[in-house]
Amino acid sequence: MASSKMALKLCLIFCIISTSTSYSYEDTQTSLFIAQARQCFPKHFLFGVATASYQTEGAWNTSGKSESIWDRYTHKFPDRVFDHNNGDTADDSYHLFRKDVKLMKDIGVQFYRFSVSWTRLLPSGFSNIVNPAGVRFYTELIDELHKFDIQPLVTMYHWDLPQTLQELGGWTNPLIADYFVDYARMLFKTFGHKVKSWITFNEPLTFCREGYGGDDAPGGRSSGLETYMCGHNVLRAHGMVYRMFEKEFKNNTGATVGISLDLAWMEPATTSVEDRNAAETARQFVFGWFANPIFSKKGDYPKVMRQRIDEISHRQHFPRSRLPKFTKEEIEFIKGSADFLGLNHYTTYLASKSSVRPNMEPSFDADMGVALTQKPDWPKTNSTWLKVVPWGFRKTLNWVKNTFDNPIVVITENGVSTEPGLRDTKRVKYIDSYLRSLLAAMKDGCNVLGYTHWSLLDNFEWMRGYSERFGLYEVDYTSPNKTRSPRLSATFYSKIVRSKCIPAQKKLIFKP
Ligand code: GBH
Repeated sequence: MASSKMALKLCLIFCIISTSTSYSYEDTQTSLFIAQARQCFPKHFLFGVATASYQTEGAWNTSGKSESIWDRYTHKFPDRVFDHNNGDTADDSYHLFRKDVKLMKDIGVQFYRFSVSWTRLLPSGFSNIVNPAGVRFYTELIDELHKFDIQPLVTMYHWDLPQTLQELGGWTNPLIADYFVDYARMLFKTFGHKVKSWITFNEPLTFCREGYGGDDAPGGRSSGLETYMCGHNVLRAHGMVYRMFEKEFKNNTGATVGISLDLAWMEPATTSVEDRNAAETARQFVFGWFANPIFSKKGDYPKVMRQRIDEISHRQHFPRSRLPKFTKEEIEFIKGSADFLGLNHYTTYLASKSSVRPNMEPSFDADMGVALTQKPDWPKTNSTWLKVVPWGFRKTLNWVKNTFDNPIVVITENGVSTEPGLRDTKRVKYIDSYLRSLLAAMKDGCNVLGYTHWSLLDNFEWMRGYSERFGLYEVDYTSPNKTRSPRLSATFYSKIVRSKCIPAQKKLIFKP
C-alpha cells in the first residue's frame, strides 16, 4: 500500500495525461494505468542499424578512391549544401570502422546495413581496374562484423556514382545498366562468400527525382525527362543484376537480393473521392513507379503513371511519352526480380488534388498532380519534411501488403532527426511509437522480417550537411577523432534489440 501511495504522489507531480489508450491495461493493484504495455516481436525477428558510404566513410580520396558525383558536387557547389559542408571526412568510418562495429556490438544488433562505395572499389567506374585497398577495407569491415556475429546487409548503390560515369550521362545513359552489372558481378565474386544479403539500389525515387530534377548530385535540372530516363535504366539495371545473380551466384547459397524503396504514407487530406484518388496517385508515382515493375503480378509501370504522363506529354506536343516504354521481354524480365522488398519509411503527408494545371514545362510533380502537405499539429523534428506520425507506418505496410500480394518486407530505414545532444527523448518516443505501429501491422498480417534503424551514427545528411542528426550515437565533428557518444536512444534501442520487446512505458496515469 505504501508503495502505491508513493506512486500516486509521484504521479500527481509528474503524470502526463495521455489520450492514447489503445494498448493500455489496468493495473488493479495500484489503480493506475500503464499507458503502453510491453509488446514483443517474434523471436526470429531481426534488428539492425544502417549507414551509407558517402555519409559516413570520409577518406574521399584516400588509397586509390576516385571522385564520385557527391565529391564533385559538394566541392563545386558548396553553397548549395545548407552548412556548406561535404563528406570529405564525414565520420571517418574508413579509419574508425572497428569502433563502429564495437558500438553495434554494444547495442546488440543482428545485422548492419551499409553501402559500398563504387569509386573506392572501381576507381575508373568500370570493372577493368579493381582497387586492392578498397577490397581490403570492405573485407576487413565484413570480417570484423562476422567476428561479433553481425550479418552484413550490403547496399550496392547509395547515390555515390563514379564521376567518370556521370560524364557519360550517368543513369540517363542506357549502357549504364551493363556497367552496373559488371560492378555487381565484381561484388558477388569478391564478397559473395561473406555476404548473404544484398540491396541493389537505395531509393531510386530520391536519386532520380532529386538528382536529375532537383537539388541533389549531380544537379540535373530536367525534371520529367531525365527523371524517367534514370528510373527506366535503374529498373533495367536492377532486373539485369538479379537475373545475373540467379544464373551465376544464387544456387544453394541462401543468398538474397532486394531493393530499397521509400514510401511516406499518403493520407487523403479529406474523405472526398478526389483526395482519395490523389493519395493513391501519389503512392503510385513515388513508390509504384519502382515497385510495380518488380513486385506486381502484371509488372510494368503503374497504369496511372502511364496514363497521366502519356497524356500530359501529348498536350505538351511531345511526339512520344516522356515515360519510356519497356518491351514485353523487359517487363517479364524485371517482374519478380527480388527476394525481398526493402522499405524505407519516415513520415506521412496529406494528399489532395493539385489545383496547378501542368503547363508546357515537363515536371515530375506536375505529372503526379498531387499537392502534399503536413498537418501543423503533427510533432515536428529537426527535418522540415519529417513529422512524427506513427500510425502512417501501419497504413503504409498494409497498403504494401494489399497492393503487392504481401511481399517479404525488410524495413531498411526508419528514424528521426533531433537536436544535437545526448538526451534525445524525442528519438526514444519515435522508436517506441513507430515500432508499436510496425507490430500492429505485423498483427494485421504484414510479412516483415526485420527492422533497421537509420542511423547508427550522425552523418552527412546530403543537402542538409551535418545540421540534421539521425544517430543513435552522437558524433562530435569538432574533435579530431570524431568522438562517438551514445544517446539515450542507443540504450533504449539496445533494450529492444536484446529482448525483442518494446518495454512498457513507465509513465503512469491516474485512473479517472
Ligand atoms: C533517406 O531518405 C536516405 O536514404 C538516407 O540516406 C538519409 O540519410 C535519410 O533519408 C535521412 O534523411 O528536404 O523537403 O526536399 C529518406 C527520403 C527523400 C527524405 C528526400 C527527404 C527531401 C525532402 N528522403 N527528402 S526536402
